[in-house]
Amino acid sequence: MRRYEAIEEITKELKGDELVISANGKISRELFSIRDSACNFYMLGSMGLASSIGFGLSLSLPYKRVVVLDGDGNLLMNLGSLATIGHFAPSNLLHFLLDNEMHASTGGQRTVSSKVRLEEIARAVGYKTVKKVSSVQELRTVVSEILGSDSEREGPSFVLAKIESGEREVPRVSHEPQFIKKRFLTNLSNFTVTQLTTPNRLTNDRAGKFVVLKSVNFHPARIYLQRLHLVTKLD
Ligand SMILES: Cc1ncc(C[n+]2csc(CCOP(=O)(O)OP(=O)(O)O)c2C)c(N)n1
Ligand SMILES: [Mg+2]
Repeated sequence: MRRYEAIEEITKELKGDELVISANGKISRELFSIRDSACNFYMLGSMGLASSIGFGLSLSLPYKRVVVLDGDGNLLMNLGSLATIGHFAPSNLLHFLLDNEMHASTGGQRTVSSKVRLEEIARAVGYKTVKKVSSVQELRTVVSEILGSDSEREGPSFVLAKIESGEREVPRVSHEPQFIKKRFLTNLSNFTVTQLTTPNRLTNDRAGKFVVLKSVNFHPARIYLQRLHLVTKLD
C-alpha cells in the first residue's frame, strides 16, 4: 500500500465534516490532491505539529471528529504529543500514522520506526483503540470500524498503516497558509452557528463554538478559554 492509496481509503470513509489535520510534506500534498476541503488544515513546513494541533482541536471541539494524518518522521519529531494525547484521551480524535520508515518527502532518509514500535507506545500511553495494518484491505476494514457511521469505538484511536515507498506526482498545496487558516476557521464558525440550539451567549460572531458546547454540557468557561487559546495559536 502506498501513501496515496492509504489517504484515499481514509478520506473515502469521511462524512465530510470531520476536521482533518495533515502532517507536512507529501502527506499534505496528497490529501490536497485527493480531497481539498475547508475542513482540511495542512501543515506547511511545521514538521511534527499535526498531532498537537489535532489534539488541541479535539479538546476544544468535543462534538467534532478530528482526524490526524501523521507521518513517522513527523511523529518521531514530536513524540511527546502521543503521551499528552494518551493522558487526556479525547474520544473524538483519530490518529493515523502513515509509516514508511523514512522521510520520503525529503529524499528517503531513514527514520527509526522500523525498530521502534510506535503502536505499542500509543497503547502504553493510553490510546483506547490501537491497530496496525499493512494492506489496503486491512486499512479499509479498520477505517470503517473506527470511522464508519455505526462506529461505537471510543477514541482516541491510533492506526499505524505500514506503507511502501513510492510517490505520485502531485502538486504542492497551492493555498497560502493564511488562506488555509482563514478558510478552516470560517468553516468552523459557520458550522457551529448552524448547529446552535440555544444562542443565549452569542455576544459576537466568534462566540459560536462555546455556545454549542454549553448546550452539550461542557463547562462553558473552560471551553471558552480553550477556544481562545486555539485561535491565538492559529493566528
Ligand atoms: C523542523 C523541520 N525539519 C525538517 C523539515 C523538512 N521535512 C519536510 S517533510 C519531512 C519528512 C517528513 O517525514 P514523514 O513524516 O515520515 O512523512 P513522509 O515524507 O515519509 O510521508 C522533512 C524532513 C521540516 N519541514 N521541518
Ligand atoms: Mg515517513
